[in-house]
Parts: sequence; C-alpha cells; structure tokens
Amino acid sequence: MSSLTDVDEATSTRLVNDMNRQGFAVLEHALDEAALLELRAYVEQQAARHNNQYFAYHGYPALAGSPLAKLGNTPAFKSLLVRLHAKGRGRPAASDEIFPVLRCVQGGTGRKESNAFHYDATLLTLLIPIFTPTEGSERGDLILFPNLRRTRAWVMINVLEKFIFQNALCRKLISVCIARALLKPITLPVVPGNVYFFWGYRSLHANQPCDPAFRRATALFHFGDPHAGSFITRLILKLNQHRARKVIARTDPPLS
Ligand SMILES: O=C(O)CCC(=O)C(=O)O
Ligand SMILES: [Fe+2]
Repeated sequence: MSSLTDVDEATSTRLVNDMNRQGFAVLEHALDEAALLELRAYVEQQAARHNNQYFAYHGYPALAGSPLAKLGNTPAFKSLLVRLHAKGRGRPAASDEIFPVLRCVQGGTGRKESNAFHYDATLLTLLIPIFTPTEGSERGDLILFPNLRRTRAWVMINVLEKFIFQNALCRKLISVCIARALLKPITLPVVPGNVYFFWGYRSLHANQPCDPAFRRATALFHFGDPHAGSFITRLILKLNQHRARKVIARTDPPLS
C-alpha cells in the first residue's frame, strides 16, 4: 500500500533527527496513487453522511473497516511508530496503543475547528494528508511551534499547560500575533502523497482555516502517551471523543 510499511533504519533515524532539529519530518511519496485513491474514496463516502460539514472520527471503532484501520493494524507500520518513539524519547513507550483519527475540515463548520492550537496527548504524531485545497488564499496549512516543551514527568503540569494554551482567548491571541507577524511559526503546506511527522506532545500546533468551498481531510496516528494509564489522560481522550461525536451529531442528517 505504501512505503510506510517499509521504512529502513537509516530513514527512521533521519526522520527523528528532522523532528528534533527542524520540528517536523517528511516522508515524500509515501503513499502511492492507489493508496491515496482508496483513502479519498473512503473520505468521500463519509463526507456525504455529514452533509459535507466538519466531522472527525476518533479511534478504531469509529474507523472500523476503513483503509486507515487496516494501515494502523499492519505490524510493520506499528513497528515504525515504536522505533521512532524509542529513538526520540530514548526509551520504549509505556503503552503500545495507537490512536487513529480522521479529520475532515469542510463547509462552514470547519472554520471553528481551525486555528485550534493544542498539544497532543501523545508524543509522536504522524499526519497523512488526504485532501487539501489547491485554490484560494487559505489552504489549511499545518502551523507548528515545534518542540516548545519536553515531555512532562507530572501529568498535572501537562494539564495546566493545556489549560493555559488551549482556550478560545489564547487561541485568538496566537492567531492575531501570527497575522501581525509577531509570532513566526512553521507554516507547512501538507501535500497528499507525502506523510508528515512531528512531536505532537511537545509542539503547539493547529491547522490554518481553509476556504469552506474546499475539503481538507487528514488522517492522524497518535502514539506514545507519556502519562499512559493516567486517569486524567483517559479523561482528556474521552472528552475529545465526546466533542467529536457532538459535532457529528450537529451536522449529521437525521436518521430516517
Ligand atoms: O489536521 C491537522 O492538520 C492537525 C490535526 C491535529 O493536530 C490533531 O488532530 O491532533
Ligand atoms: Fe494535534
């Protein structure tokens, strides 16, 4: 399906070095045409169920039967995440759980889900662009303030930092500062076919808004929860899933 299941040692070392030094890494042409078409067909099918408005699927149950679930369960792909994490953190992850997500920013409701700066719950984030706008001034680029913090030993410090940064006021402030060039994040136009890697737990990030007329779909694989098993992390994941379900419920056509 893709070279994601065939990454050699030298390339995985290069990916980790790029994440450490420049804040992100790219595996170019990681998906072949057939793999991308399969993902696109799946997204199109799901988008139709959501009136072409924003939706997100969190976790394997929501993605059952999808090409993303198949990739996430491929041993060579799992081993890639394990190796990158171990090289980056200097030790194996406490949990080998992978959290897959499909996000589809489209229509009027997509705007609210953009510029939503956050730190991920897990150290390693792998991003697969599926659709990105090819026209308009706002193309949903990935915005990164890379490696702003280390992994925290105390889950409460993590929660406090999330509380400080991940609220409407702070997000607005960051967006205004970026617009006025007071803050200069990395702005990465993500290109379908390539796959992107960054330390999601350590990097404040979000996607730029995109024109509501266009679709921006990304798949994410999150791996390596530094606070694995902590009650608070489980609560955060539950809240995210609950939030995603609420957004879907708002945009779903009524069941008939
Ligand atoms: O879709 C994107 O570009 C980023 C999404 C993201 O950061 C996340 O779901 O954790
Ligand atoms: Fe994220």
